[in-house]
Amino acid sequence: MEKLLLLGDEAIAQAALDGGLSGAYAYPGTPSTEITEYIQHNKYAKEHNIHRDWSANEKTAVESAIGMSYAGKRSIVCMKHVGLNVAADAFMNSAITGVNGGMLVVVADDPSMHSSQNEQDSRYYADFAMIPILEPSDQQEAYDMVYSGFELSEQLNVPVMIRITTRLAHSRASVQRKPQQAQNTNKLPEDLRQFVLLPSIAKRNYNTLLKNQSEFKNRSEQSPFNQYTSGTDKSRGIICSGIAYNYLKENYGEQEIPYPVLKICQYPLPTTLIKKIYDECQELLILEEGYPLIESKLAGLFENPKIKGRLTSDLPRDGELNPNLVAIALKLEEKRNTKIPDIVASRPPALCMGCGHTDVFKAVNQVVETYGEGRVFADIGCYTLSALPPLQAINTCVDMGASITMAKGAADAGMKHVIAFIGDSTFTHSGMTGLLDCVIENTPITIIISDNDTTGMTGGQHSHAENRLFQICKGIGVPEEHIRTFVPLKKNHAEAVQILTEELEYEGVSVIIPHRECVRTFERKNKQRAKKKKQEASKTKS
Ligand SMILES: Cc1ncc(C[n+]2csc(CCOP(=O)(O)OP(=O)(O)O)c2C)c(N)n1
Ligand code: SF4
Repeated sequence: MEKLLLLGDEAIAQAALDGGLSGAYAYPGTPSTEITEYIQHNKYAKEHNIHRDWSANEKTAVESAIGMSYAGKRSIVCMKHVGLNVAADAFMNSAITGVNGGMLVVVADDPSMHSSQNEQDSRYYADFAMIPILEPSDQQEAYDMVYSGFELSEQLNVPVMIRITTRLAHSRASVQRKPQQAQNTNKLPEDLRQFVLLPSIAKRNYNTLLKNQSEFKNRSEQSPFNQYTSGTDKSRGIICSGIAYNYLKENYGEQEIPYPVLKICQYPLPTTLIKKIYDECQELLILEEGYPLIESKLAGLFENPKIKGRLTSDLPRDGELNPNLVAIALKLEEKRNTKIPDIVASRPPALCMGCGHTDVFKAVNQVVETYGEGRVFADIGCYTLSALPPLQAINTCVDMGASITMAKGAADAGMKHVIAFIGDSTFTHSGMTGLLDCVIENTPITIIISDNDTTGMTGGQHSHAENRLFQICKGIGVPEEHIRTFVPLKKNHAEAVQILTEELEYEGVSVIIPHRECVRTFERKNKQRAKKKKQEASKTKS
C-alpha cells in the first residue's frame, strides 16, 4: 500500500475513507476543519457518493451520524472541542442508544486557545459518557485508530471518541495506508427499539453500558495503542498520553529512555498496566496534553505524593505541552531556545483590508456614540476581531449564537437600544432560535446579521444562510418592514447610519442584513474562474 504525507486531520479523513466510511458530518471549527475538507475533495468519496456536506451545527451533525449508524453504515462526525458542548445532548445519549454501524466522534481540542474561547479537554466528555477514547500520539496512529475504530465501535456497541489536539491536527508526517474496506450495506438494528430512549428502554441500555465497562477496560489493557516499556532506572516512571508521548521521545532521540514508560492512547484507563508501573517506580510523572485527567484519576487510585504532573506544578497547569516543558519536568537539558528574537514584532490579528464587516462597524460605532457605549453584544466570527483597535466596537463574545440571546437578556433587564451583531453562518448555526425568543416576546432589539456569503473565520466554507436570511427572518416572524438591508461600502455609510438609527428607535425586533461577499472568498472564486478559463482555453487549442 502507498505512503502519503498527511496532516493529522488528513490522516483521519483518509483512514475513515479506507475504513468503509459512508458518511462524514461536521460543522467547521479549527483545528478540525481539514478532516471534512479532505473528504469533500476526495475522488473516491465523490465516486462512491459518501456523504460529506457541512451540517448546520455540531448537534445536527452528531444526530445525522447517529442516523447513519442506525441504518447500519459507518459514520464519522468531526468538530472542534467547543462544538461538543453544542452537540452534548445528542453525544451523551448516543452512548445510551449504542450504535448499529460503527460511529466515530472526532474532537479536536485546542490547548493554549490558539483559536478558541477555552481549552476544555474532550476526554472528560467521553469519560462522562462512559465510552472508549482513542488518542493518537502521531499521524500514523491517527490513521490506524480511525481505520480500526469503526470495528471497535461495532464490537462494543458504542460510539468511540477520537481525541486529537492542534499540533497533531496541523502537522504532517508520512502515513502508511491499509487496504480499502467496503462500506456496510444498509441493515436495521436487530432490536428496533434500541434507539427509542423511553425511560424503560434507556434504563436497560444504560445498564448494558455499565456492564460493558469492564470489557472496554479489558480492550484498553490489550490494546496495541497502550504500551508498557521497561527501563533501568526505577526512581521514576512516566505515564504519557497522546502527543505527549511524542514530546517525550523527542527529548531522547535515538537514546533509550532510562525510565519505565507507559504510553496510554486508549481509554478507559488500563489500570492493570498502571498498577504495574506504579508498583515498580518510586514516583510517577504524568505527561498529558490538556487537563490533568489521568493525573487526577490516579490521585484517587493511589497514594498521592508519588504522582507528579500538572496538579503538582511539575508541569504548567494550563496551556499546551511541548518538548521543552517535558525536558524541564524531567530535569533534562532544554533542547530549544524558546526566546523570541527582538526582531519579531507582535502582529495582532485584524480584519482583512476591504472587509465588509469594517464598514458595518464604522456605522455601528457612530450610532453608539449617540446612544452611549457598552451596548454591542457580538458573536463568534471574523467580526469578533473588531474588539481590538482600531474599531474596538464590541462588548461581548461568549459562544456561538449568544449575541442575540445575551442582548435579549440585557433588554429584559431594562437596557435600551441594544444591538446584537452576528454573522450569517453563526446565525444559522445557533442564532435562529434566539431570534424566535425575541419575536415571541417582541423584545426591543436590533440584530445585525452581517452577511458575507461564507463562513469566513474558518477559511470560507459554504454558509447555510446563503440567499436565505430574509426568508428565514420573515418566517420566524420579524415584521417585513423591519428587515432592512444595505451594502456595506464606504459610500453607503450615511445610509447605514440612518437605517441603524431608525431601527434602534423602533421598540420591537428588527433585523438589519448588511450584505457584501467576503473579500477572501471573492478572490478565491476569481482565481478558480481564471484557472478554469485557462484550462478550457488550452483544451480547445489541443
Ligand atoms: C461551537 C463552535 N463551533 C465552531 C466554531 C468555530 N467558528 C468560529 S466562528 C465560526 C463561523 C463564523 O462564520 P460567520 O458567523 O458567518 O462569520 P465570518 O467569520 O464569516 O465573518 C466558526 C465556524 C466555534 N467557535 N464554536
Ligand atoms: S476572511 Fe472575509 S470576513 Fe474574514 S476578515 Fe477577511 S474579508 Fe472579512
